[in-house]
Amino acid sequence: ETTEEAGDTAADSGEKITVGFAQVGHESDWRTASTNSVQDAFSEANGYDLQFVDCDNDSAKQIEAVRQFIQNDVDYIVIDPIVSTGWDTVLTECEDAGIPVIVIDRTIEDSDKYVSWVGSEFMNEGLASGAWLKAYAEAKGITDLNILVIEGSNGSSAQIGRTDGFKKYADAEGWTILDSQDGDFTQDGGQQVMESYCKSYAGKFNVVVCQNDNEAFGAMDAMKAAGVSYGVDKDVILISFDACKAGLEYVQSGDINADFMCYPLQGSYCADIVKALKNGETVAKQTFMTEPWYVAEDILKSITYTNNAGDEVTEDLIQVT
Ligand code: GYE
Repeated sequence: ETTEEAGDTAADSGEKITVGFAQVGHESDWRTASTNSVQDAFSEANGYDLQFVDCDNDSAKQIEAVRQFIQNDVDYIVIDPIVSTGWDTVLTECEDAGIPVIVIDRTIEDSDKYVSWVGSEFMNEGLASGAWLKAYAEAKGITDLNILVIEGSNGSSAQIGRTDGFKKYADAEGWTILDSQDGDFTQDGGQQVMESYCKSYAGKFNVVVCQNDNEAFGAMDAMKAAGVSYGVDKDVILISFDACKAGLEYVQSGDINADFMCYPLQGSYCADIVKALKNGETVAKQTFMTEPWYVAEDILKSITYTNNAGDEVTEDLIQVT
């Protein structure tokens, strides 16, 4: 056992803190950033022994990973839930074993047996995308919106919030959603769904909403192959979520019209929660990330909408130059 250096490490007392992290998978750029962030926060140098499991987007595998953490008698369990339901039994097992659970990113909807959650308000991301499209179409004089949606992995709270938030606007404005299919948050998924859309709805759509950047990358390839142009003042308005680095480069080049950020670097928040719990402090049940909205043009400076908390908010749009 090496002696810990003095400083703000979690294990100032000497013993390493063991943390099990059941990660969703490796489907996207967002996910890579998330994994790196948690691994950095719970590094050995910081006094942790991190047991990391990539659950490969398989819910059964994820439940199994959590059970294995209980077997291993880890000190804390961190879960990014692939789907939002089916959790109560295994979280009860964690509770019975006396292991605190921290949930990050996606939410758990059918159990409250976790100490804290850190993540994004996905519903607001969806609402903001709708508010932006409404204002943008008005500014451009586009009256007839025919929309194709490529959803994220079905049953994930990210997919549910982004779908419902956008749909609220579509319903209120009478937009036509021609189709809405699961692209599984992957580039391949986005490409496959878009290839089939380009066949089924050739010449009939002028908006594509991808629920993450990787799907948008695949959709762009499919549209290019089908001879459909997208982006600023092209055939199709392209909307995306995440605003990862490569996504923002496409906003800068005008290929993606608007990208609604989802902040992936939740590791340090998570480590702060572990430290607080270790010190016997109470922690917030929910912590929301702050997220800017990025656009390719400067014709709109801000959007106003009623968020999921019922507050009317006006938020700046950041033009990527
Ligand atoms: O948007 C997507 C990833 O859960 C918010 O999962 C996350 C989503 C993110 O695969 O890129």
